[in-house]
Amino acid sequence: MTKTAEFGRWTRSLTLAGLISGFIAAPAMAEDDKAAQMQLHHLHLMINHSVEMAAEGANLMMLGQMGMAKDADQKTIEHGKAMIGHAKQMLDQALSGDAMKKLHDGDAGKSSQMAYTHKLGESAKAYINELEAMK
Ligand SMILES: [Cu+2]
Repeated sequence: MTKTAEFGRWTRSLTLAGLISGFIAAPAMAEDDKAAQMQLHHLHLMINHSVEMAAEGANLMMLGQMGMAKDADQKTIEHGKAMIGHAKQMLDQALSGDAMKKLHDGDAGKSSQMAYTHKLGESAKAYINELEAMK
C-alpha cells in the first residue's frame, strides 16, 4: 500500500469515527435543545402577551381620556395603567426571571435563538415604555 493510499484509508476511518460519535452524541443534545426550545418558545409567548396587554391597556387609557363616559372614564384609565404595569412586570419576568436564568446555565444561553429573544424583548420593552409615556 502506498503512503497516499494509507493516508486516504486513515482519514476515511477518522471521518467515519467522527460521524459515528457525532451520531451517538446528537440525540442527547437534541433532547436537551428540545426542552430548552420549548421553554424559550413559552417565554416568547409571554413577551408577545406583554405587548398585547400593554397595547390593550393603552387603548383603555385613550378611551377614558376621551371623557365620554363621566365616572366610568377614571376606572377605565386606571385599569389601562394597571395593565401596562402588569405587562412590564411580566416582560421583566420573561427576560430575567428564574426560567430565563436557568436557560442561561445551559447551552441555550449561548444560542442564536437566545440572542434573538433578548433582542425581541428589548424592542417589546421600548414599545411598552412608549405606550406608558403617552398622555
Ligand atoms: Cu436569555
